[in-house]
Parts: sequence; structure tokens; C-alpha cells
Amino acid sequence: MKAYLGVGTNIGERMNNLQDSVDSLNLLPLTTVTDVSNIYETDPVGYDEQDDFLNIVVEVETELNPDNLLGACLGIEAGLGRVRTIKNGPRIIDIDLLLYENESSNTKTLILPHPRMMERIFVLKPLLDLDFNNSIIDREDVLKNLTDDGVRFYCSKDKLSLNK
Ligand code: PH2
Ligand code: MG
Ligand code: MG
Repeated sequence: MKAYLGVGTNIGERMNNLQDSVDSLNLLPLTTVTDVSNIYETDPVGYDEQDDFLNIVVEVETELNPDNLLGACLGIEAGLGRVRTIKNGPRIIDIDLLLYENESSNTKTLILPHPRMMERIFVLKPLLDLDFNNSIIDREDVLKNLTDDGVRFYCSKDKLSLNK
């Protein structure tokens, strides 16, 4: 199954945090990272008093179901040292499940597609770098929502290694 994850970081060595998250995703059972977007530097959204983020979107091929994939992402966040304090506040790493095949979900723990992704340029811009094809959220919808506000190209995807 193909899934797309939004990854953000604004504490510490941000490129290292992104690489650590890619490596951790690759180490998950039944899961391979198949592509990453370029890296974007983005203004903080939702809470202003914090440093700029680096954001990427990661494509994975996985046999984990959506609940288990989400659980695994939360486990990776904790393993990389994430401590939850302020809502929308600074974080070492945040890994959000954006899309899982063409599935919709509306449970207490998981909403698919991610409920805020279409408002978040820091998600949409990197998502468009990937050759994604989804019947619930398609490229046309994404393009309609896209502006360049607060999102700057930071570096090329080649700076991240997909198979360490
Ligand atoms: N994540 C948030 C809240 N605000 N802003 C940026 N620029 N990037 C993020 O990843 C981000 C955010 C909540 O998860
Ligand atoms: Mg998030
Ligand atoms: Mg999150």
C-alpha cells in the first residue's frame, strides 16, 4: 500500500532530524521509503513564537495498516526525543499520516485524508514534488490550494539518503 507522510522539524539539527525520520521509517517492519520531496523551509503556522520549520513529504510502500502505521510514526517521534508541550509548538520531529491509498477514515484516533492538509502550504508544496495519484485528493485540488506564502525551497531531495 502506498502512503504519504508529512514530516516537520524546527528544533536542533533539522536536516539530521529529517534523515533520522527517513531512516526510522525504513526500519519499520513491512515498510520501505520509496521517495522523498525536496526540503522546504517554512514559516511556523498556528503558533508564531518559534523558529522556522523544515518540511518534507515522504512516500512509503507498506503492508502495515493505517492504524499501525500511525502508531509506528508516533513511536518514531518518541524515539527521536519528541516531547509534547504547546499545541502547534516547537518540535524535534512530527510525522503525520496524510494519505493512505484511497482510504477515508474518521475514527477517534485517525482521520484520513489528514483533516488540515489542504490548508497547509507546508504540506501541499512538498506533496506536489512527488508523483502522487489519489482519487480523494488529486493534483488539481492541491494546485488550487497552493500559494508560495511562507514556503521557501531549502535544498534538493538528494541531500536525504533513502536507503541507509
Ligand atoms: N506543524 C504544525 C503546526 N505548524 N508550521 C510549519 N511551518 N510546519 C509544520 O510542520 C507545522 C507548523 C502542527 O503539526
Ligand atoms: Mg503536524
Ligand atoms: Mg503530528
